[in-house]
Amino acid sequence: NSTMTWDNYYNAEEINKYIDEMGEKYPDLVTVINAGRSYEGRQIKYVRISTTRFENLRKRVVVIDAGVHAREWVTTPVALYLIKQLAEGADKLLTENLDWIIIPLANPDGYEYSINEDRLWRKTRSKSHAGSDACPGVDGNRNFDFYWGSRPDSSVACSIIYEGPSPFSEPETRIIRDAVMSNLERTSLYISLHSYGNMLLYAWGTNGTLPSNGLALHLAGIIMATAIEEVKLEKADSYIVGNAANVLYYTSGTSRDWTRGLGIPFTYTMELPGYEYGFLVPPTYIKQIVTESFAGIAAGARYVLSLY
Ligand code: 0X9
Ligand code: ZN
Repeated sequence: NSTMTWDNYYNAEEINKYIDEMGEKYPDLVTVINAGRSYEGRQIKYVRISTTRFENLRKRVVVIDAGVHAREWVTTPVALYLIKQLAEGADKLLTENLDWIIIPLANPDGYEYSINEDRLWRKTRSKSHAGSDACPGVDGNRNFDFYWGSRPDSSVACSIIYEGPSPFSEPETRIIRDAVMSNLERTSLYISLHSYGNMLLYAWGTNGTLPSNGLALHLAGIIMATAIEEVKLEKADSYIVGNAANVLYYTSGTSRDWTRGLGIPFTYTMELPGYEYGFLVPPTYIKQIVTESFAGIAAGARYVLSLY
């Protein structure tokens, strides 16, 4: 399994096994954190990658998450491939000068439900707040504490963008929160991997205005998009870089706005390609998507590093 060939999807257990194997194979570089359990009790793991065991506090940190939305399967291999590339020393500049926190499967309950019951499931699998058993689960990317509760379309339990009964009601989003908070003051780049649409989106999703560093956010986004452009499939759309509300739609409680609100300067939602398949990207495209996404994330990290 540690010889993952990037032409297949794996279940939650296999993904955890791969993460553990990376920790065993690269003990000096990769530390696996058992961060806690999902609503249904699955272990959620993340990795820290550092040449200095997270002890050099002058280094900047990059945080990446994937699999918040259950049906967006291709996001997890992108995170796992990033771990592999960094662990194998594919880009020494990025490992020697930055610390990395990578959460490859943030919503394992939803992911398993998507595999076994309903391929297009999006939310977590927590107990329904609809007043009956109907409509379980919460949209993890509406459950963060940034203008949470400000949008009526997210306050309905049966909506696929349901924000939950309170900010961080979900154990899955609390795990992301705690991972982000663990090194907040030195974190410079946060990317939440989603699919689909070839987009790099920045704050504010709540109202369509730009943060104080809006121009820098756009520039770093263009740098990532340009790196991807050089290696993308010909048939694929180019990445669009822009404000999340203007390019896509208005939101409340997203992790991207929450992290930017906390002061992390560069935070993005990255919508990976769906080609003509949407969420249902055939496994034969995984290799292409993990490769081009690594190029983009690496370019973004290199740019952010150059600023410090
Ligand atoms: O709706 C989401 O959470 C993200 N799209 S997805 O299709 N992966 O579900 C996009 C969030 C981007 N933020 C805003 N549009 N404000
Ligand atoms: Zn998503």
